[in-house]
Amino acid sequence: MTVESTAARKTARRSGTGGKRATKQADAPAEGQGTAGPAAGRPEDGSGQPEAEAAGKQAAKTAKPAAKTPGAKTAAQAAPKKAAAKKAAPKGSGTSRNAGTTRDAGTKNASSKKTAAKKTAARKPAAPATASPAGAEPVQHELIQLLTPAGERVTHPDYDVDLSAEELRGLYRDMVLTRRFDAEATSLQRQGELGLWASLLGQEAAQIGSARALRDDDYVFPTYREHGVAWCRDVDPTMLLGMFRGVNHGGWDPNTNNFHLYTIVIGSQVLHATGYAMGVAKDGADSAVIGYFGDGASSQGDVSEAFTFASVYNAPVVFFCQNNQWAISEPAERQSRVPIYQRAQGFGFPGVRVDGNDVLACLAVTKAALERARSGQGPMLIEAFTYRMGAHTTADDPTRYRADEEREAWEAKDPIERLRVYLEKEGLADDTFFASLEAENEAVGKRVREAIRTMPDPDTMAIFENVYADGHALVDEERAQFADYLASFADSAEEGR
Ligand SMILES: Cc1ncc(C[n+]2csc(CCOP(=O)(O)OP(=O)(O)O)c2C)c(N)n1
Ligand SMILES: [Mg+2]
Repeated sequence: MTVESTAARKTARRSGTGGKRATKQADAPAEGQGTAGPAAGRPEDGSGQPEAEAAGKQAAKTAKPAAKTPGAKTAAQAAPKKAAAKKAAPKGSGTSRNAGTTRDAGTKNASSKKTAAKKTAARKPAAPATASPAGAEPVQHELIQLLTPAGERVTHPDYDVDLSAEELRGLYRDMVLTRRFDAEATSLQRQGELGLWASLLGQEAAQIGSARALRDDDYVFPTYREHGVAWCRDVDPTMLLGMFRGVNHGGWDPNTNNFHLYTIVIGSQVLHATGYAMGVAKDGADSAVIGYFGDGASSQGDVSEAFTFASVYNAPVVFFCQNNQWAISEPAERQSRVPIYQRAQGFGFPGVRVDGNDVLACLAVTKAALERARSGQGPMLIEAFTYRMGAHTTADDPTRYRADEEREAWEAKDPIERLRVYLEKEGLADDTFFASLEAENEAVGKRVREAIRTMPDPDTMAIFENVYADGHALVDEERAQFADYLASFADSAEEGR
């Protein structure tokens, strides 16, 4: 893959059919960095006060706005204003009342639950991530929100979306089908069909909202959990399964959908995204790049280095951090003494925190950040405040380190449910619509199950292919050794290997 060839292809694409998604130039953002402060558009009570995590919900509720440093701007001010997120044009329609319901909470037992409850309680007081100086009341940080957990549409002074009923149904459809696919994959792992699965349960809005903000010619660098983003990029879902089944090295050609391979080495894809974005800028293309990463990854040196390079080279990259509160068993407050989005300030670009369970807000904010990047204004950090509802992967048991109450509290903020309530209340989706999505949901499940059971095993020697573009002596040696080893089995001749 070369940046040059990709850029040429992109240009061809643009001059051909053009982007499927209409875009509008964002207003020029205010100068300055993303210093958080009290701001308008604070989400409704209980909808995602992140600081309750560190300071206790009650304290957070009664907290007064923090004093503003003279001249300091809020994160929202520093970020693009009035995001031209109109007509973000999510694809598709159809629907279902029932989002997939399979939940992977791991194995439970009474003693591990007790331990988890103790651990969760124990970590809270020791987490001053958002506390103010001694004696002062906790600082509240703005959480950008357009749809509350109760399904109420609210406004924000800096970010908005204006979507048709069809587009709203499309977002709902994306989230429902992605959840179903994810639930099927978890079940397939339990049945021994996959080696492992990393569930996205609970993070559908963060992924669908951000991915539907992308243009076709933008480029995505995902982690291993971005199944919703892959869905929006039209990557065949069975390709993702192939990787977790261990029958391919990643499965898809990144340049077909501008969706890079899943990356397991935590944080490294953020550097790749930045380097790629620097290339995009050098090519003079007007597309943008988005790099996904987690709260845990934010502690990696790679991410800090990516921030530095992106900032000083003004790279057209959006850093999209899904803060799902956990890095396997490590809570988010062990990653940072300040909210993650505020880190951007130190690197010289804006950072904002969005309700990661609000698909509309995620769409609006990401679209604004992408347009900002495309128009040469450099990187931006988006912290999507969300929750990993399931286990880290199917190899994990979260009941050993976190309390059920925490998960239950987040269930009330479910990203799919709040959009369903809104659609129904506003008469934007009827019974036929939900029934048709339910049928589609079942079809996805069936397709995935059939695909995995008919997926061919790779040739045993295929593991040595594509390691280096031009081959390597050590790989050749290992290949020969492995071939000898296989040949030592009595039945090797029958298998023809
Ligand atoms: C460089 C590196 N260190 C450690 C790991 C092991 N590891 C896999 S996932 C993970 C946690 C990542 O947490 P986060 O970034 O919050 O992403 P999430 O899994 O929550 O989506 C770790 C430490 C790894 N894959 N790569
Ligand atoms: Mg995490």
